[in-house]
Amino acid sequence: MYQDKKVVFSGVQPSGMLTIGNYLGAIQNFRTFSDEYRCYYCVVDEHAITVRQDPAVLRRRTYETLALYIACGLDPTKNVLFVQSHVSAHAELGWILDCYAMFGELSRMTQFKDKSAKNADNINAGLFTYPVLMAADILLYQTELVPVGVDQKQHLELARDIAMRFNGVYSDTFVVPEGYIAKTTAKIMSLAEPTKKMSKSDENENAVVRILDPRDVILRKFKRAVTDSGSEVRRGEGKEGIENLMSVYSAFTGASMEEIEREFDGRGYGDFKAAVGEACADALAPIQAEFARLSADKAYLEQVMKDGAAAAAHDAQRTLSKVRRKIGFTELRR
Ligand code: ATP
Ligand code: LTN
Repeated sequence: MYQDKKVVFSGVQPSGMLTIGNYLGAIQNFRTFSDEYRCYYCVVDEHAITVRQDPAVLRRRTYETLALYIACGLDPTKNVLFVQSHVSAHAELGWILDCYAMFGELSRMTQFKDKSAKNADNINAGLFTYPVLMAADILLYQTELVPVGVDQKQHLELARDIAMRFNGVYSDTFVVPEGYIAKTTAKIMSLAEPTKKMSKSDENENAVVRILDPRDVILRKFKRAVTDSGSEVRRGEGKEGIENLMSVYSAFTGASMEEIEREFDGRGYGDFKAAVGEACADALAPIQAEFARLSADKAYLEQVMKDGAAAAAHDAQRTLSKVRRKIGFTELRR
């Protein structure tokens, strides 16, 4: 019975073609929980509209993100895969929690500051309250564990603070969630600026490797990755570019950082970059093939969306009803 299982929740925005950062930092880890936990993996389209989106593109990417979840090994019969806007409880609890989140704490969110700087002509209220909607996503399912990249750590802390604040006022209502952040792949860096996070909405195509990039594109992007002027494959001061490539290689091959340093001792960057590209392309090939197969079957994806939304809505309603009662909202008897 899933009620006995602890809950995992995570989400990815359909705001662009997913990158190896999304894969290694988040999605790759999702699978590991499927047997032991009740897992909810959501395509968070409501989050994506904090930045202006073309409607047709958003729709297409929502399907693509769902198909990628499945292609990356998330079995829809073992995980609840769904689209956020199909479950209205997210927006409802989001509003309620807005009234338990403080202006000051939201002002300190670094992602808000970054995205405001990037979208200076559209600093909308949703961009500001976005972490509260994320807290609602998580708290609705009584989540214990949230696998994410390290960039989401501050948002997770906020979700915990909101949960504890609400529990403090109304008695225990929400489970206080914990983050699960992968060690070496918590923050895959941009290939163009290795001190910056690789981000799927980056305008510079050379900065990102996408899960669906063809083999030759992957090889080319790694070949052009910005490194330092040295030639030794090892970690160290000023070697963020190489260290990032080492993390990627490690994640795709299973080799440790020390083993990589030994393997490429005296071989130079050219050789190493080619090897990283090959390892990445090899690992992504089966995902790409499965994605192609799934994309041709829209009816199947729609059925997954429908089933996922029904299961999630059912489970979310339990928390939402409890919250409504505790707050003092009136209820209509049937
Ligand atoms: P955007 O560019 O639209 O902000 P994003 O690439 O940052 O998108 P999200 O949808 O915000 O991706 O993130 C989905 C998941 O992937 C989150 O758990 C996030 O922490 C993780 N993630 C995103 N980028 C990276 C990265 N470069 N390294 C590790 N994890 C990442
Ligand atoms: N804010 C996250 C995406 C996200 C999420 C969530 C992650 C939305 N809701 C709930 C984990 C749990 C981001 O990656 N930008």
